Amino acid sequence: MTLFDPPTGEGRELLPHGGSAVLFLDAITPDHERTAFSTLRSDLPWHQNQLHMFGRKIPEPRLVTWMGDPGAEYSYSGINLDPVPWIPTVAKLRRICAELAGVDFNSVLANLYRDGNDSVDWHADDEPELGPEPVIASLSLGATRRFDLRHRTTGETIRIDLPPGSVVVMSGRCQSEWVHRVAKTKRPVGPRVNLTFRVIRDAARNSG
Ligand SMILES: O=C(O)CCC(=O)C(=O)O
Repeated sequence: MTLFDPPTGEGRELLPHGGSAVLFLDAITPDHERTAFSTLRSDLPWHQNQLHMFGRKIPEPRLVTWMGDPGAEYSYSGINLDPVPWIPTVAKLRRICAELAGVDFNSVLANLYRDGNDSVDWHADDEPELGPEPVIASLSLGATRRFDLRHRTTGETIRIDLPPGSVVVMSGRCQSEWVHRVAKTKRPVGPRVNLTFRVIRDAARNSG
C-alpha cells in the first residue's frame, strides 16, 4: 500500500436518524498522517479570529486557515474569510476525502487545537453559502479529541473519539437536525489539526 492509496475500511453510521455522519477509521496510513500533521502544523498560515457574539468580540479558542478555490468565500460567527490557495499536502487529502464522500470539495476550514483549552462550541455548519443538506468531510490529524453530536429537539447525544487518520462525512439533514462540538478537556492532550472540507456554492461566480 502506498501513502496515498484509498482507505480500505467500511464507514460506520453514527446517527440513529435525521441525517448521516459516517466515521471512517484509518482513512489514511499512519505514515501519511504523521507527515501531513507536521507539514500542516508548521506550514499553514494559522491565525486567531475574533468571534462576534452577543455584541462582543471574543478570541476564537483555536487557530484556523481557510483554503480553497478562488472565490470560495466563507463567513461564520461574524468572521469573513477569503481563501488562501491550495498547498499540495491539503490537495492530496482533499482527493482522499472527495473519494470517501463522493463530492468535489472546493474549500476547507483547517483548525489547529493547540491543547485541551482549544475547542469549538455547539454549532452546525449551516451557513447559506454551503447550501441545503451540505456534505462535509472532517479529517483528524495529531491528538485524539472527543467529538459530540446533539439532536436539536430530542437532545440525544452521540460521543465519539476521533483518532488521527479518521474521517467523518456528514450529510443529509445532519446540519439541520444536529449540532456538534469539540469540547475543552482537562486531560493532557497534544495538538490536533482538523480539516473540514466543504463545497461553497457560487465560488466560481464570486471569483469572476
Ligand atoms: O474539529 C472538529 O472535529 C470539528 C470542527 C468543526 O466542527 C468546524 O470547524 O465546523
